Amino acid sequence: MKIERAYCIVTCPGRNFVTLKVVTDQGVYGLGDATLNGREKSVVAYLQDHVIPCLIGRDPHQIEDIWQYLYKGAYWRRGPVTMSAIAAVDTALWDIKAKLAGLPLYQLLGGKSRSGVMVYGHANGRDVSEAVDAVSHYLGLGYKAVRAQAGVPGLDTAYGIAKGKLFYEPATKGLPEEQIWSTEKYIDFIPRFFEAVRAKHGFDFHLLHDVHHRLTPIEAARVGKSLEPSRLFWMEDPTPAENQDALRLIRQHTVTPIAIGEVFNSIHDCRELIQNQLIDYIRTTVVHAGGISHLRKIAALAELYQVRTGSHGATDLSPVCMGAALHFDLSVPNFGIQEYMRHTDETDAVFPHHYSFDQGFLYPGDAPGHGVDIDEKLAAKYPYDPAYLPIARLEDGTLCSW
Ligand code: CS2
Ligand code: MG
Repeated sequence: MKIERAYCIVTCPGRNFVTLKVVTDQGVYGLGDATLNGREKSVVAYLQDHVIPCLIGRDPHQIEDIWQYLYKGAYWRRGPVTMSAIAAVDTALWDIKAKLAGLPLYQLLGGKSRSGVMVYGHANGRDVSEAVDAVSHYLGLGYKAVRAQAGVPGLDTAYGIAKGKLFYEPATKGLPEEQIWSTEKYIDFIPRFFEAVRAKHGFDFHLLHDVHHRLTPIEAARVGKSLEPSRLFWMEDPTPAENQDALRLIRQHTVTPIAIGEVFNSIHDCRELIQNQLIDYIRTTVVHAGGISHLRKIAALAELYQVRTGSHGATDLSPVCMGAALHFDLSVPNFGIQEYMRHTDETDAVFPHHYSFDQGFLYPGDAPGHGVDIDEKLAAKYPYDPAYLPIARLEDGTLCSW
């Protein structure tokens, strides 16, 4: 069997997605998500100009060899564009292998380790009362875990506020929106917010929060300590983690669990965090961390240090990524939780899928492969529409992490 052709499908059913389709000479095809929010066309170019020509004629069964070829053969290793491209190929080849075996992908990854995949939803509001009400909505849908984000008094914007919609999409059309951030206002406010959530809804569900890379280590230590009475399931991205050692300072001051890794694209970005147990959950995901093959290696390292998975699952990761991730989540021994930021109805129509939600859990289904397809005719009706993630500045104009 040979790879006969491969091509990118770019579509924008409310937001841009890039899907790689790999077709064998026997007609079986596989899909991989290649979406990199705000840099979609970079991955398309990398795939079209530097990857796909090297795939034609190869044996699609040789997933690991092709992964090594694309990683080591590039010479210029790692990075979000390269690793998203490799991830798309890897995911498509696992999809093909499982289809050829007539099995759902999780059966090729070691079978089920649990009956379903616990997911968390995104409750958010422009103020405390709106956000506290939003938590009610998600608990009413049966979620066992809810991420809560609220607008910060004195600031026009804060991370994660969906302006009343269920689907939070931070990217905006045109050039990057500039938002103002104040750590002081946030640090003073956030404990009150979580006290209000727990006071209204109690402690019988998992409560998560995304700090979104915005604090220094000592500020993050203060926030983690201040949130201890609210017993969070995790505090996510408390500080930028290029310097993995920065997490030591946070660890010294608080027992609030820490989750990091959605922006990581290889095991090397998180090796020290895991080996030194500076985190509790690793957020790397199928589409940005080299696909199923590499994500399994990250999870295997994490297992040695009792670090659990908590894969990224925002709206800018397509249903193809979600479908593949659920097969990984169902099987991986040290599973923690899966983010599930729902897609729009248009997106779900472009990407017919077998996964389903029930009472706080997602189930990948038992269709051969990862169980997600793409309606290419419908996808063609939604042309690419450039959009960028915002950038953030402090009140004095200093550029900071968004
Ligand atoms: C966020 C994302 O879901 C999350 O945890 O960090 O919304 C993130 O901002 C986007 O995926 C960026 O494209
Ligand atoms: Mg996040």
